[in-house]
Amino acid sequence: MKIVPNQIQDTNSKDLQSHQEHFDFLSNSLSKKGVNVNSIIKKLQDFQVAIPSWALGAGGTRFGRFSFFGEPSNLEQKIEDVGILHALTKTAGAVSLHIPWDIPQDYSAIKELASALDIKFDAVNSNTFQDQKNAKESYKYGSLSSTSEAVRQQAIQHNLDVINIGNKLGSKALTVWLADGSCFPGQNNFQTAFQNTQDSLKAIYQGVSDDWKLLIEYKPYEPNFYSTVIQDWGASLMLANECGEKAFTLVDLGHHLPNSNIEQIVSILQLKGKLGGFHFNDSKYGDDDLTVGSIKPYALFLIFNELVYGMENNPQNPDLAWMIDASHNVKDPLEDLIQSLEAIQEAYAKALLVNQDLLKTAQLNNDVVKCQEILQDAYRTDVRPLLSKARLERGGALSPIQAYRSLDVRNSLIKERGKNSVATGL
Ligand code: RM4
Ligand code: MN
Ligand code: MN
Repeated sequence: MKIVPNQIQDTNSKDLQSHQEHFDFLSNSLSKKGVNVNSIIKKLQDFQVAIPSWALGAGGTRFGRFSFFGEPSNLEQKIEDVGILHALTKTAGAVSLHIPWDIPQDYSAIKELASALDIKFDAVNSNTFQDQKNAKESYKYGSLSSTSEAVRQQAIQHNLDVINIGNKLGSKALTVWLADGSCFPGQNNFQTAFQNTQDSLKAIYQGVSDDWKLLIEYKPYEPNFYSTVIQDWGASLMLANECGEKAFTLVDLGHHLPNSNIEQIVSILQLKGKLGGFHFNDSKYGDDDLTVGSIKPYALFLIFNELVYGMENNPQNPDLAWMIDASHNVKDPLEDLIQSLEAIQEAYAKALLVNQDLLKTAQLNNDVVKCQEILQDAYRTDVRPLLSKARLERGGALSPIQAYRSLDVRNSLIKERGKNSVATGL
């Protein structure tokens, strides 16, 4: 299924006038405060977030998986789904492939399909957390950190293969997330595991060409429950520093212990020029992979406030690879992703409203109350008319969820693909 511009215009038409009224009101009041509304709209339009190829079907837990039906059963269909998201939101102009779940069969056909839908190939993701069919070695006790040289070599080679695949598609980054760790005290020697991982990453780094990045993701626990080799941003940063200037830390919002100050982490990484990528999701307890902004929207805003500061003040930090990394257990995956994309844009727009000059003065005066007022004034602004305007100008939907429902997308997909088609992934 492909959504054509006319369909979107039709669904927009009945809400155009009320959108314009809301937009004019907001735009006037922001302009009076000295905000350059057009520049915010332009930034929102430029902010594109990659959709991971594994998030387009129903997610599952170890207790069960409940399909939303009509799932994409191959890479072509996954890219078509990203095309639907992008047509409606105009902010999902990239896809991030997970290898080996989504190895292209016909590269030029896949590239053609993606470019017709205005979709780029973002970071490619390797997978050494599962055993692959016919693989000689098992990752049961680790991959890049394994005590077995043969296992490490196989895992290194897999990452190099993933880089090759990415090269053929035009990707510019490899994301490594390692499940390696231990479940019981004494199971692993921490130093050996870390050293092995460092050496393996260095070997992979040899295959990273000059216009590529190696993104190193961290996570405190799961699937290992006693220790994880790359457990936090400190471990990731140490490894990135060891590898070299094309290696960076990747922050996934769900990969922190409760109450971690994530905004401070992204801020310091940007200062050091070492924040390379970002995975969006939300959580209450751990790596819950819930819809972005569904649980802690204020925390997301504070994180964006630091990201915006870094994007404006830290030229030493590269452009970031943005991706949604969520799992959809009880919502239609496409609706869930639309909600996440909206929440990301909302937090970004609010962060762009923070008056950095006033904030700096208030900080210098130690006016703590004023600092809070400035942040919360931005946070409390209903920026949704700005988001709608940004989409409208690019041919997207005023309300992507409403348009998705009125176009009856899910039922069309079920008709096309059949009820029981299943997506690869977790
Ligand atoms: C991990 C991590 C990775 C993702 C896998 C599927 O928890 O977030 O980024 O590739 O899940
Ligand atoms: Mn992630
Ligand atoms: Mn995760």
